[in-house]
Amino acid sequence: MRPFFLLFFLPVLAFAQTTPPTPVYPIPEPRQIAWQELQYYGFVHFNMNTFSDREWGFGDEKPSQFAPSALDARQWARVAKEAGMKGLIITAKHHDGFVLWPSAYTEHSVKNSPWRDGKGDLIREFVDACREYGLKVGIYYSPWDRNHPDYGKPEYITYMRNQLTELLTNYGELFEFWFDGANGGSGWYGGANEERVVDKLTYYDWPSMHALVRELQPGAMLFSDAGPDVRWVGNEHGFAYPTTWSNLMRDSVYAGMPEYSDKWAMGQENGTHWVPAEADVSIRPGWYYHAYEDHKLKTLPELLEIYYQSIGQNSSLLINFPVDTRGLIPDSDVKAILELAAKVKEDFAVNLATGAKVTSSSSRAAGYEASQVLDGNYDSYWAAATGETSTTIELDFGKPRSFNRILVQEYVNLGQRVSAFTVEKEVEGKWLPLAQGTTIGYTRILRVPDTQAQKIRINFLEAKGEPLITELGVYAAPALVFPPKITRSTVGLVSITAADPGLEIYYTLDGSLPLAGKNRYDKPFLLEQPATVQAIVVDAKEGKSSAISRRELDLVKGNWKVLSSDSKAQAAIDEQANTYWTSPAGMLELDLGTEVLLKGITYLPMQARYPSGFIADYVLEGSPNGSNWQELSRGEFANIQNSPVEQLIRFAPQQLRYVRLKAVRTVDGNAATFGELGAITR
Ligand code: FUL
Repeated sequence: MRPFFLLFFLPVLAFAQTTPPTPVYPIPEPRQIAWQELQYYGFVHFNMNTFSDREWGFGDEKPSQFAPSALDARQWARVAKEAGMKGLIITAKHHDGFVLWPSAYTEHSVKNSPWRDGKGDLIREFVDACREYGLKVGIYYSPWDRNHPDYGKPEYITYMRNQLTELLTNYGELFEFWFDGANGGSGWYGGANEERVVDKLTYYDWPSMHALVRELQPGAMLFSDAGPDVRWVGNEHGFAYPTTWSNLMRDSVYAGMPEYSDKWAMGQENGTHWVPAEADVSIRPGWYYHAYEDHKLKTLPELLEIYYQSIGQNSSLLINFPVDTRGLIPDSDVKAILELAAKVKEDFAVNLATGAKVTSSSSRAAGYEASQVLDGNYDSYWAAATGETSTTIELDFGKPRSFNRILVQEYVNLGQRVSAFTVEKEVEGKWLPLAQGTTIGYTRILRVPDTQAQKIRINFLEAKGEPLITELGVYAAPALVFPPKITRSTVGLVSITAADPGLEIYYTLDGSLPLAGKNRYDKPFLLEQPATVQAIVVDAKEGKSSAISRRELDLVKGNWKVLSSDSKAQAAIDEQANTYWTSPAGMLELDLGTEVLLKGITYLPMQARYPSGFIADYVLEGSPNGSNWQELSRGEFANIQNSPVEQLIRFAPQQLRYVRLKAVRTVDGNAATFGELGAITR
């Protein structure tokens, strides 16, 4: 090289930065760094509520009720492991106060239950099972205790500390300790049966409670609405937010504060402390097992959506298993979680960015090169030059690639930085928009339409410091080929929808099986006659078809009316399964608008989370004109309590215009409720 070039080159080298980037505070503690890698772990809700069939026990339950018939904590651990989870958290004590270990400080415990003749310790069995399967162990403990006579008094705080000490010392290392913020006030409280309101901010003396956990389990993450280490995401749907900061104004929040979800849960750009989000959600509507929710397991599309909206939006994901009265995760739930695991694996099977050429508009040279975003090592990352918050990183795949997912990870150990970015693709030499976003954080996954491009680039537009990007991934997730949803409006408009856009739907109305390529669905159609709709979703590209969805559609309800002065009564015939009407008179009188040859009716019990007023025994009457009534059927909806699915009442065909469904008895004695009524004419 000629001296002239050398002269030109040397100063450039000298100015290239090799010093590490300075942190942008707040930054995670070492325990938070260890925890963030877990990302996905499970919850086990199993305790007295499993046996009292409640979500929040009152505290007056008896230890004798706790009687699982086939409990096997190893099954829970095996399922979690197979589902790709890294840890499990168990409800050691829920709001009803019953404890799963033989605590020396209460009689309200497994030690007085029939399970293992009172010699069992479920925390022990749980911990042993988790260790066997290589899972980290977490414990949920409800501060609110509706059983304890001293709840609300200083003595209870001593009790709580004693119990925490047992849990924190006797079971080895814990990765997370979960303090629930819920507190409803009323309870049994040793027989007092009263409302006890505590000041949630001061009563538990949180600083000293946290200090106790720190002292006995220095590596454990402390969870509550407000952290201090990991915070509640603010809803129980499992969704974080498109803008999710791990920074939190921690001193402004406390567990159980009313405005938390709306105001604080998404974190704040200028938050003072590092308190990342954890999205908790149950695989069924309830946290605890109820046979009446057996038909309400989340579907694969729903679970997948949760995955993308939590882990894909800078949050960890905590999915709950409601363990049943046998003490096992039901087969259906096992199947559902393993299907999710398989789909996630499929979506991220191959990182198409591997081997791509990576360049950036900015660099600090040695040790922080752009190529490190593809090295699979979280601790090596690309850093833009100091203070350069607006910068670009570009991937050239070398040839056109088809993809629909982009995964970006910030190196958050030095603080979460990016607050605005766009993604572009290059098509025929022009850069075109592909996606945009605000925060990235530990992991951000962007779902983009199926795209073909040889080059993509991420433009960082705004950040709190130079961006530090540790990994980039580009994936081609196969479409989710899942049986479609068939709905019909009250006027007869039938819609068939696939979980993933861009797939084909084929259907039949004549009872024959739907076939790919024959009778394609493209938009909602009017169907006023009774028919059986059967439909499949087809991914022509992959040559895959879904299982068949089938729906029996009978009379349209456009001219129907529930005869009641209560305007809410029409909710029972609105074709919406999740709305319902409560009838104080325990009866629903229906006008079908015109006389029809009726062969039966259907009754869907209310489907809301906390059911009430399911009809157990009924009488059905009919009339052609509204004045001459006759009994059509009388009977029992057997097992409706445990299985509140659509019930059928059939009778000898009659010309009728009016029907009356009367509740002779409801399951819980409450006023009868009606989710949806339908006609059977076929
Ligand atoms: C809530 C509790 O009230 C629920 O019962 C459940 O344990 C959930 C995880 O947290 O605050």
